[in-house]
Amino acid sequence: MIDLHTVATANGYKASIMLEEVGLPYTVREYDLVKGENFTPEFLSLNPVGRLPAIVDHDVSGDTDGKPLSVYGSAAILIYLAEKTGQLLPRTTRARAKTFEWVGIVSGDVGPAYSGQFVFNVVAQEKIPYAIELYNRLCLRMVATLEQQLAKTAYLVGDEYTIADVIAYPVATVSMKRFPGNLDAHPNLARWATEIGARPAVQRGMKVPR
Ligand SMILES: N[C@@H](CCC(=O)N[C@@H](CS)C(=O)NCC(=O)O)C(=O)O
Repeated sequence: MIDLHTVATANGYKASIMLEEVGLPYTVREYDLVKGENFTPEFLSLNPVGRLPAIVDHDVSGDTDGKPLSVYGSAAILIYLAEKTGQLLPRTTRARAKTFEWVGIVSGDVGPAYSGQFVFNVVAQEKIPYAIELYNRLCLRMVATLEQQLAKTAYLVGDEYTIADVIAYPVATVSMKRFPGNLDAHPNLARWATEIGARPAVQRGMKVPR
């Protein structure tokens, strides 16, 4: 059994979609970030950063100490579950490396651009034109990067649906839709998002925790 510690955000959905895709049984614990539930000693013992999502695997394959294993962060969770189950990670060196590259682009470049855009456009009381402009431009660059890739290939890494698509889908459907010039202006990204959004596992994962 796996415990999923999560929130109803794009990062949380990446982990729940992956758990649904690989078909492993899991429990769900939702955190209230406003109440600071992510800073309890219990949660910090699973994850020193105190952020969500995280998982605890109580059935660690290939490990003899028998202790549960905690994994924090959407990218690490997806890679861990792909390796554990042998799913959604290509076997050839080139495709596998490209999958890791796109996982890195989405989690290290695209995701933070949209987080910053949201913070400076929506959350911040003081509207700072420089920061708004910076993040708006960065988001347009990131969405164009995905659009260009998906103009060439069916999925982010060629013809195969991989963890790169799993990690990108919630960003495309939650984060990018908040931003003016959304998917409508990016036909290949929209085509890809429609196809991925029709997958039953993705639909189930997008409802966790709610
Ligand atoms: N790099 C992490 C980012 C995780 C993250 O930013 N989590 C947010 C929720 S979406 C969080 O827990 N924020 C609470 C905090 O920072 O205190 C991932 O990809 O999972």
